[in-house]
Amino acid sequence: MSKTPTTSAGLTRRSFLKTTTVALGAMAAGSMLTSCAAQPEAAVVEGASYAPGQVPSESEQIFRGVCRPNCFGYCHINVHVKDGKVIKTSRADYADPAYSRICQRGLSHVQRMYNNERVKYPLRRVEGTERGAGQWERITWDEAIEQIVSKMQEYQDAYGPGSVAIALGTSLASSMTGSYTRLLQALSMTMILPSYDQASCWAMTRVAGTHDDWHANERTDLVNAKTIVAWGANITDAQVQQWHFVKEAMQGGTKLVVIDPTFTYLASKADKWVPIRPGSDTALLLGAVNEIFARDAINVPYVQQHTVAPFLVRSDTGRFLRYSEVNAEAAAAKAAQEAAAQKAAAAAREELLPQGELVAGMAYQSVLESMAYDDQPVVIQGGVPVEASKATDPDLYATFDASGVPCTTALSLLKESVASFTPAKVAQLTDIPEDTFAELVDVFLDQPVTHYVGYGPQAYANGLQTTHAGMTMCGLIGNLGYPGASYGSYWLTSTATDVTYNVGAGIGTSPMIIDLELPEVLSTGKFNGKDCPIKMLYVFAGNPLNCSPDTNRWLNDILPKLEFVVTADPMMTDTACYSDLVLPVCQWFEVEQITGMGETACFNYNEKAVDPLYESKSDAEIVHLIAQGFGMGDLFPKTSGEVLQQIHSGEAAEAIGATYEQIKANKEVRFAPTNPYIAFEGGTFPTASGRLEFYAEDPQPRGATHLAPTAEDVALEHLPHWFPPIHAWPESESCQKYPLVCMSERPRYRVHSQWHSVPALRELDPEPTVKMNPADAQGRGIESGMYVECFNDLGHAVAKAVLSNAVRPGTVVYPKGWHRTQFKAGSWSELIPGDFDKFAVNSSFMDTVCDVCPWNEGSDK
Ligand SMILES: Nc1nc2c(c(=O)[nH]1)N[C@H]1C(S)=C(S)[C@@H](COP(=O)(O)OP(=O)(O)OC[C@H]3O[C@@H](n4cnc5c(=O)[nH]c(N)nc54)[C@H](O)[C@@H]3O)O[C@H]1N2
Ligand SMILES: Nc1nc2c(c(=O)[nH]1)N[C@H]1C(S)=C(S)[C@@H](COP(=O)(O)OP(=O)(O)OC[C@H]3O[C@@H](n4cnc5c(=O)[nH]c(N)nc54)[C@H](O)[C@@H]3O)O[C@H]1N2
Ligand code: SF4
Ligand SMILES: [Mo]
Repeated sequence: MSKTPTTSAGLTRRSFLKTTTVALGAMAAGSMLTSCAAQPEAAVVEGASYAPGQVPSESEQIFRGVCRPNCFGYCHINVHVKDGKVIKTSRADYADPAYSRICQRGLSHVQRMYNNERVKYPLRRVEGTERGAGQWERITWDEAIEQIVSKMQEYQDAYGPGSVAIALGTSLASSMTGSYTRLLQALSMTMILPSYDQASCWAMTRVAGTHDDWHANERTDLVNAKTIVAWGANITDAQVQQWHFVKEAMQGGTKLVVIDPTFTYLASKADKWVPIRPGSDTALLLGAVNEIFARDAINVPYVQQHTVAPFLVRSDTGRFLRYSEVNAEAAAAKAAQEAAAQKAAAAAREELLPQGELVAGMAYQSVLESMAYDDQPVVIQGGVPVEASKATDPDLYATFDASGVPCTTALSLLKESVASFTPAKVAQLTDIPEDTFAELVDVFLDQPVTHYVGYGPQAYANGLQTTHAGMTMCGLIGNLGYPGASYGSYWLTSTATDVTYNVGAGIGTSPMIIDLELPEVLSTGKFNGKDCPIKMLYVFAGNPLNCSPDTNRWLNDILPKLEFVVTADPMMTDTACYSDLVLPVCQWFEVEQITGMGETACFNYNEKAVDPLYESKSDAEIVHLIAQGFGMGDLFPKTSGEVLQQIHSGEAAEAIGATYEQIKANKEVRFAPTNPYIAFEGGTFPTASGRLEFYAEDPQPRGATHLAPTAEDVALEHLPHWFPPIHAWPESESCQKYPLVCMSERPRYRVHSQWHSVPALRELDPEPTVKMNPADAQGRGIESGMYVECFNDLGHAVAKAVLSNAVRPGTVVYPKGWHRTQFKAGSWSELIPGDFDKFAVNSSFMDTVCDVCPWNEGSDK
């Protein structure tokens, strides 16, 4: 799996780079819809923004903070400090006022910082007590680091370097992730990657070559759309900071269509709401593709030049026919070039051998790749085979005989593959009436359309197909790459950092394992055919016991197989509760930090506003102390600032004015290449062909798992195709037993499990709730306000029932992120199966079914 270089010293929002290759190369009182509003005409006092009438109190200092949960906003925050204490947070400005926002969470930082659930000191589970029993002893930092280092050494000596694993979550920033990446590489530890939102991302990588980010047009471009089609996007709550862009576009005449099983707040503001059966978006999109063929609505020049539509595909291998296969001269040139490349690669290998096998091998590969022969796919023009880049008017439906192997174009194959998706079939699968479907296709065709895609549709086992199908649909009509025309979720990560920071203390050899594969690895002791006995896990910036699927599997299967678990977090999370050692980490305004990702496409500078509370330390310092235990302290800077200085330096950073000093001085540096950012502008895609590859020549799994795809699996995967969700589907086995599809929604008052114990927010939202349709409640004896138990074979969660016609019959909807301790019993992630699609290797949070009954305390299921 190759990844593009990224910020945060190579750690993107979700995944670590293969660093080795890079080394070479009105707080909630008002309506929710106004709660994230920009404050008008703010007065500027001492460099900070105050609302009119607000005056800073005497001796108050204001520091620049960056709010950085994984809500994609990265709002700039004024951190008001008096007598060494944060007394208030308020909105600070971005250079582009469109991004100057704050929400209830941003306004309640004080209660989050000075909160009882902060981890105050290093804590060790009292010997002899069970994990999760809550028996802790306070230890010193020296003792904590000494124990971590000696455990690491013990396991690495006995079982190899990969026996110690680091798992990350999603609340990431530069110095933290850079520090851990460097340590991981230096000690060859195993990396455990989370698997959140990756189906859409991986599909985008497959067809558009994007690698790891979510590319769509920047949301400031929504005004240019004729219609915004929101697919499973809960914008008013999950991107509250972005909702104003939708509202402003609508005020300018843009129409809003919402495709969502639930009548969301957003749906209530829409011109049209299209309720869809959960997990069936791919069927709708394949139907639309079929309809585009039927209506002869293909944008011929676009698909000829900017997609793989005219490429010939070999019927025997499923791969594109290459010019060297039909032209003797090209075949000879290719052979000569390959021989030269082999020779040069061998020489490079030889030269670097003194630096070790690993480095030499990488040099070999890199030379081979750089000297690869450009063996172009073949198209037919004027009846003869031509190299794709040389054809001006290629035949879109040609057939060709390549020495006895029949070949046909990618477009013909697509057309054939969607032919069965008639309006009647679409209606049957999606529960969308045929006339509504026809209207939707009219909307899709009336360009420019922005398909604002949330993370609902991709949270089913078939979720990768949805984005593959959506991009295909847009590609066919050229609804990509210009203002207002876009498909996808949006999130960018900067590459303008010094990625060699990762490997500054050595290049590692251990694997990256996607968390969903962890149970298999722990039970077999093997990963990807090799020994991988993981004994120790160190968790940072994440809360897998709350956020990963199948909590009971974590509790009963994963954790018991791990001998030592450390969590480094500012808060006493669910995961911390079940650890052996907990390290107190600084909250955001207690440490200097830079973020370089998200929806605003800026590097943002966070000043240290106050000293770390209690005995908290920054991640950088913790890593420094661990490294010191290994005799490598001098290779790991102690302060966050020193780490930032090194990461945010070098040519790439200088080229866009994003060095540490510049980011610090300017508080933000925008890194998107254009403003607004237009994805795939001018029909250029960062794929091998430079085109939209709706036919994927070589579809790969996102990461290695024990579910290796067969040749048949791969053959099916070239084109977007339909298969139902594993569980959340009327005909599934699970659905016969548990008839309700169980969907989560982002909580307005938390970001995942963060802000869970903030008193002001708990007043507004005191306990877990679950929404259901009155029709489903009736037969089950459930009334509004009653405690109910949602359950399936995996687990249960008890919550207060909210009966609402906004919820689709046959489904329940729960706001996620409550800590386990906040439930009467169970927790939401207990219900979520950990099975996954072998190509997407993604957590399918909505592909979950359950039943619900009234709950009587004491009658725990
Ligand atoms: N306040 C807050 N904001 C957040 C977060 C948070 O925890 N709190 N988390 C952040 C993160 S990491 C993420 S990934 C994003 C998520 O951003 P969103 O995906 O916009 O957020 P969700 O609330 O999960 O909304 C998913 C929507 O998909 C719908 N849906 C479910 N199944 C289907 C389906 O099969 N088809 C269609 N068309 N729709 C379906 C649901 O009804 C719901 O409205 O939010 C980010 N923002
Ligand atoms: N049921 C259900 N579960 C879901 C989803 C769903 O739709 N339904 N969605 C999933 C999705 S899309 C996502 S992205 C995940 C999110 O999953 P996680 O990333 O596990 O979510 P958070 O609860 O935000 O955990 C982040 C943790 O990092 C800590 N932290 C913050 N700053 C720092 C720091 O500087 N240093 C250190 N060491 N720690 C820090 C926070 O205190 C917090 O405990 O949840 C997933 N879980
Ligand atoms: S939680 Fe998100 S939207 Fe709210 S202030 Fe923080 S960054 Fe902005
Ligand atoms: Mo997410």
